Amino acid sequence: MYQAIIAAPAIDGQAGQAHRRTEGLRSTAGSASINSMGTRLQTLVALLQTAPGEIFIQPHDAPDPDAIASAFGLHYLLSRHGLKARIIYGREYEKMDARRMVALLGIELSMAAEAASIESEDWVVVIDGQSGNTNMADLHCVEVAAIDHHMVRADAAYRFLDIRPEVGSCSAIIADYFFENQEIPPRLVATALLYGIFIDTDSMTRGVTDLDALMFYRLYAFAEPEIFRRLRSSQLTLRDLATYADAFRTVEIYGRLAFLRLADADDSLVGAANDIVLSLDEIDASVAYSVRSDGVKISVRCKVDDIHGDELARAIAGELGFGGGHVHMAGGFIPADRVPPDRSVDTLIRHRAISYMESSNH
Ligand SMILES: [Mn+2]
Repeated sequence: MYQAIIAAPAIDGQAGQAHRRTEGLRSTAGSASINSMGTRLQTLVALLQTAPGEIFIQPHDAPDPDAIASAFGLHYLLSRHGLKARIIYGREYEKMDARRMVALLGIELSMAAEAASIESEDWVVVIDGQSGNTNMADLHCVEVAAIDHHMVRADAAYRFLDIRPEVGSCSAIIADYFFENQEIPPRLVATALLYGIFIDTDSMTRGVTDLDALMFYRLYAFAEPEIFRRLRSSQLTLRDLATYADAFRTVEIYGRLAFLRLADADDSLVGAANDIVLSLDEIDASVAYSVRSDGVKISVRCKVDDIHGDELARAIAGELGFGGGHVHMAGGFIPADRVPPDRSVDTLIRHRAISYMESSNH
């Protein structure tokens, strides 16, 4: 989906927030499609040139390589149009390859809590996620644009929206912005985007579309193979390995489903551990979860088309929390205060997942 609209009233401060929340995209009075007037990037730039305050680029919380690369690429493109923006995010990232990426590629980003003051009239472009998601911190400013490859939220209301849920990575969408505008990606940007595509598509095997493959090919010509290789081999630390070693002993298989429990682990570690479990020959889908002080983080992976990961994630989190994502890669969260005190989390998750499988004849 690609929509770019001009909303008639100016968005500013609280009044703007109210306006944004009460009017759906398609119902915005006086909106006009301006697709034909330029590329998506040109449309976004034209909008951001009218920003009344600072511009922020916000990848999802605990950003992964795809989120970081997308923000880095967009930051560069905006700078080419004279737009200053800062990349900020909520919740710290823990995966080693994300840390290496930031260090080796010289990416500047900071935690929202540590960034200089964010004013209510400042604008934010959310990337690789959408406002209102549990993994997208509310910065209390104006969410003016979203670029994402997840399902569009029902409450989405941005002045610029480029959401393509079918694409395997957000990095491919940003790479598309480069080539669509005859922009040569600098070596480090190309390397970041190449790695973002590679990771989000699980080494070009998950949810890969023509765009992911084409962008991977085109970026490759500009990327630095040695840094790419270094990132690829920085996915784990010794500490992660110890966490995984303990966790992998908990793996249980019920029919086509595997379950993995991790001790207190960051979102990205849960997902990465689950990718490893999914590579088991015996199963078609896997559910990993981590019981943390803030709640239960759930990751779902599928390697077949007849089990829908997003539905399975929703079935597990149910009315207790939130679940969703892609068919092959999904997740969910149950806040601590919603976890039933009378049942073990292990039983709850297994019961719900297996019930889903049975009810949908798997
Ligand atoms: Mn992504």
